[in-house]
Amino acid sequence: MNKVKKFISLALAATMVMALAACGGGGSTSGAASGGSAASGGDKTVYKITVGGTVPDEHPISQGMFKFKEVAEQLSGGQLQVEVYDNNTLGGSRELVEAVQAGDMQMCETSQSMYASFTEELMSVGLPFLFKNRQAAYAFYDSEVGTQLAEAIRTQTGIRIVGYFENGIRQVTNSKHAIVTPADMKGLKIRVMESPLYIDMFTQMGANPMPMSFAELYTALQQGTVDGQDNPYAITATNAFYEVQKYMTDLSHTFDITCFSINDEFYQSLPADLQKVVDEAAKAAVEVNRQQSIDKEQEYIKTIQDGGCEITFLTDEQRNVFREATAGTYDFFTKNYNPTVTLETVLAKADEVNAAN
Ligand code: EAX
Repeated sequence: MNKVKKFISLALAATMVMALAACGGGGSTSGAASGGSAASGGDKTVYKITVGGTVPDEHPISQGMFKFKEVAEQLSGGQLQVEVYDNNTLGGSRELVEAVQAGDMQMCETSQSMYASFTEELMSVGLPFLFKNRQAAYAFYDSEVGTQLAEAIRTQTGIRIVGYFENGIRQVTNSKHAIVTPADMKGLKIRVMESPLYIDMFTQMGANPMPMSFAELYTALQQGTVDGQDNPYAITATNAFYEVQKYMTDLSHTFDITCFSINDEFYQSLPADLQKVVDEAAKAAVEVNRQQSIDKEQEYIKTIQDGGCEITFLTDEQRNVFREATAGTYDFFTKNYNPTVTLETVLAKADEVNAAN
C-alpha cells in the first residue's frame, strides 16, 4: 500500500514537472543545453524521466542505470532529468512494466521473463541451455534478431527496449541439500519468475515451482515458504540470499537478459536530439552493466561462499542430465506459442553465436 502511494505521488510529480515545463515554454532550467540541440530548435523544455528497478544500488544493473542518468543529463545539458528508483522501491517487476506500458512512469528494468504476461515474443530466449556462455548471449542480443525482438515488443506492447542488460546466468539455491541430479530437485519448492516457461522448466527438472514476485523472495526464503530459488550469482550476492540459503548449484540453465525499457510514446514525444541522447545513454549504461557483470563475478561467488552457502559446480556430464530432463520445455513452447520472431529464427541465431563463442 505504502509503495503504491509513493509510486502514485512520484508519478504525479513527474507529470507536473512535464506540464509546467510545457506551459512555461521552456528555458526554465539553468542547465539547459547551449548550442547542442539542433532538432529541438533551442526549445529548452525539461523532461523528467522516472526509472524503476528491481535490484540494489551495487548490482551491475543499477550501476548501469546510474550511468544512464549521468550520461543522459550531461549530453542533454540538463533537458533530461533522470530519477532512478531501484530495489523495487516503486513496485515489483510486474508493477514496473505495467506502469511503463501505461505511461505512468517512463522507464524500468526487469528480467525478460516479465514480458511473458504482455507478449509471446521474448519468451523463447528463456528456453533452457540456449546459450553457451555470456559472450554468445551478448552476440545474440546485439544481432539483427535482438533488434527484431525489440521491434516486435515495441509494436505489440508500446514498450521500447533501449538496452539489453545482463541479468546473468541463472543458478539454483536451496536450504535443504546439494542438488547434483534432477532427482535432488524432487519435493523442493522452488520460487520461479512469473513466466509459464520457468514453471514448465522446473516442473521438468522435478521440482515444485512456485511463481512469486522477486520483491517477496527474501522473506519467503527466510520464512521457509519456499525452499529455494534461481538467480544469477550477482543477485544471490547483492540480495544476500546466501544468508537464508545453504546450497547453490552452478546449473547455468538460462542466461537471463534484463530489458532496459522506455514507454515508446514518451520516447517518440521527445525531440530527435533527445531521443538520440536516450539511445546513447542507454548504450553507455549497457556497457557499464556488462563490464561490471564480468569483472565482479568472482567476487560474488566468494561473497556467497563466505556467507555460508556451499556451491556445487557441475561437470558437463552432470549438466547434460538437466539439459535432457528439460528438453520437454522446447515442446511446451512449440505447442503453446507462436511468436512473429519464430523459434526457428531464435534457435538458428543461437546456434550461430554458440559456434562463434
Ligand atoms: O530483475 O525475478 C527475478 O528473479 C529476477 O531475476 C529479478 O527480478 C531481477
